[in-house]
Amino acid sequence: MNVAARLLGFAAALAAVFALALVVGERADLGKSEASDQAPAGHGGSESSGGSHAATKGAEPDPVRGLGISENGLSLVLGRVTATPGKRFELRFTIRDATGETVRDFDVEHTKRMHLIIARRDLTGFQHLHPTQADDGTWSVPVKLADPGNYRVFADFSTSETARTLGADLTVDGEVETRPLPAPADSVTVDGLKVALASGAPKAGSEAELDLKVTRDGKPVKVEPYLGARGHLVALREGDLAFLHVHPDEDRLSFMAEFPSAGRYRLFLQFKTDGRIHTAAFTQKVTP
Ligand SMILES: [Cu+2]
Repeated sequence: MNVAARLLGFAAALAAVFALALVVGERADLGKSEASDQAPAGHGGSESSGGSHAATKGAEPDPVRGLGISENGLSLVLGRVTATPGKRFELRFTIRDATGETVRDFDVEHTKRMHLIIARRDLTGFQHLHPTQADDGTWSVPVKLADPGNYRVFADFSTSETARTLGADLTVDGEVETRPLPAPADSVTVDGLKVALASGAPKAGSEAELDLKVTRDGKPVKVEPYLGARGHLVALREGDLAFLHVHPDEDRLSFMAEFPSAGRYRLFLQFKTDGRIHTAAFTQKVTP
């Protein structure tokens, strides 16, 4: 790859990061300062790229992530591409560079050097795992996929200070029962907690604020830090599972996200209360 192409690729990756970098409206006065452990490259410097994606509305959307098994010279290689329903197995994978060498050096992002997200093609069966790395660079993590179907495996990581998401398919054998995407809802109940989502009406290509509130019996619940942030939000686009990963960087569950196109997305919010991690899933409609 020549230098210009490399730079272009780098710029595109940065733009993607900036597009998803979140901005928080206000700082809650909890006197907490946890920001130190989460300083991913890209958060904060969004001014410089602001104009470019605003101008591309209606044209080519911002680069989306997670659609390719190989991008910008890096490839995701799964150790296996099939599995048996309900049977735990060790999922091994490597990230290879353009010469086929296994990449070993990864940046720490949100306290981990590798985030693995798995979801079935119908946007059910979401999992967020943290594999361990062997000396030769191979990542592995025990996985159990209950239901047959086609799954997307996303390796979400940063190397050389550039965030990447690569995606590969994995099939769980058996008769598939796909489920329709649930209708958009203002709130969902998970583990006895009510999670309310106020999103306004997000438009494709514009920044939208996703404001989430957690209550139990009508009372606000304190959300604990989890992986260096208040919460983690993954959004997957219906139809192709394009991947957006956003985090709040302050003390409330408010996210700025830019959805690349109109359609429906499934949002998976992960947060921690009383030492337990909860996942609340929402369907989000995005208008043209
Ligand atoms: Cu993670």
